[in-house]
Amino acid sequence: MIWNPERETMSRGDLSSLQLELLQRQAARAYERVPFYRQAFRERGIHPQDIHSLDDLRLLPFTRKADFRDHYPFGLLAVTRRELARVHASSGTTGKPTVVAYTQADLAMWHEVCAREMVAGGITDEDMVQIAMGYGLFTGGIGWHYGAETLGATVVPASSGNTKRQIMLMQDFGTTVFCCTPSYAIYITEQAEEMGVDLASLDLRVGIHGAEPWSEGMRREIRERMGLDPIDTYGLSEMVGPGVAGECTHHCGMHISEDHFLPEIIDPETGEPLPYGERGELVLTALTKEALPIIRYRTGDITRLDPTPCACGRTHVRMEKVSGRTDDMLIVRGVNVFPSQIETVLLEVEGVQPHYQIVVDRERGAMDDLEVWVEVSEDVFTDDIGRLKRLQDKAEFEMRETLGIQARIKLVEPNRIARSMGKAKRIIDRRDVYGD
Ligand code: DLL
Repeated sequence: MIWNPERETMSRGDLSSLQLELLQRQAARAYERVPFYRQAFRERGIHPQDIHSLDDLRLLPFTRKADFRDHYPFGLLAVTRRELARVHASSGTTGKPTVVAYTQADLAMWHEVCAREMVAGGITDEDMVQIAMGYGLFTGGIGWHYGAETLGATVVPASSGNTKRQIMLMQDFGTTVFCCTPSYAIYITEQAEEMGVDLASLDLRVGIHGAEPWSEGMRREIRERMGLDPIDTYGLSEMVGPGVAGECTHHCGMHISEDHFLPEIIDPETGEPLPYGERGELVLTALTKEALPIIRYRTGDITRLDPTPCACGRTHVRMEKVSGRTDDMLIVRGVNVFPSQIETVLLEVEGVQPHYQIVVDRERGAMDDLEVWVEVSEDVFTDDIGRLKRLQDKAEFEMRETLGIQARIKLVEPNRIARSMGKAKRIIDRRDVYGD
């Protein structure tokens, strides 16, 4: 089923005309109402009336995360405080959070795009949807909550945490759809195992995941352990939260709701737009948001776009699974690598569990040094030392062969790595200690 066939199956030509019209209107609103954009346009010697085609998008200035921080909390708004219906925020790793705001119309759009994605993932009004993403300032819980309500499903607003209760609710309510981050999904399966509950035998059908990078290996683990179809969804607070893009049941990339979010891929070094099919940084323009008309937002996320027709009938372009964030990319002796690539390699090694952490270190003046801590199952850990050593050698060999990087693998006992109920912290960066 398609939630909004008129929009989601529009011809590419009609979609481009709509996007151009919306872009022209949005650029004019940003220019008129947000001093930051007026100044940025003027600095580039551009006026909204100079936009004649979608190609002219490249003339417009970028917006960066730092711009949100510099205008904290409400400096980028295009509406008065009175017109705001809701505020959310994403916790930055340091300093002030990124604050985002919505008018009533923005909320209606957000509900619609979340409903679209859930329907694309196979959810219907007969489903019992347990939302185990955080409610509150984080957009995940509340975003999916209204998406599921909009499409007519039954919502169980569990929020994240209280894992034993999550499992009890799944059993007692007959939950069919479970929303959580991929790392929380794995944690839940472990808890279920401890409780003697076989999740795969419950009514679970579809998993709505996202909010952090995860590999196909992780998808396989979740599918097997939970007995559901794990769907990848992508979003970010600066646009709306969840609802920007999501997979259909064909699993061939995430359809971007292009009538609301205009995507580009750029070379992260030069800022130059790249053609379809090339991998680079995703840049998004919020075409319809009233409160925050964000232009050319540098997401920092690395992906590529595929405009070829999809078997589901949706015409919106698909973005490939995000391989990582530009700021999470590790450069190990000249080789660029993302944590998700390390995850892919690790999960191919028999006996290794999907719990790992990457420790990056650097002695002053020396090169980056990578150590990967990864858990092994109880039986492997308590087995003879020779088996552990063979496993470690194998994992190190695979890292070299597949990724071309030299990494020390440290196999650790079960439960040694901290579990996450939201976004997992995969990298421990000790390089900053040396101040270079
Ligand atoms: O994580 C919104 C969201 C909630 C998306 C629930 C999907 C499901 P933020 O907290 O602002 O918003 O974080 C946004 O998370 O720029 C990506 O780096 C990362 N991210 C989100 N979805 C994915 C995904 C929400 N499917 C940031 N794969 C983004 C990889 C993702 N990374």
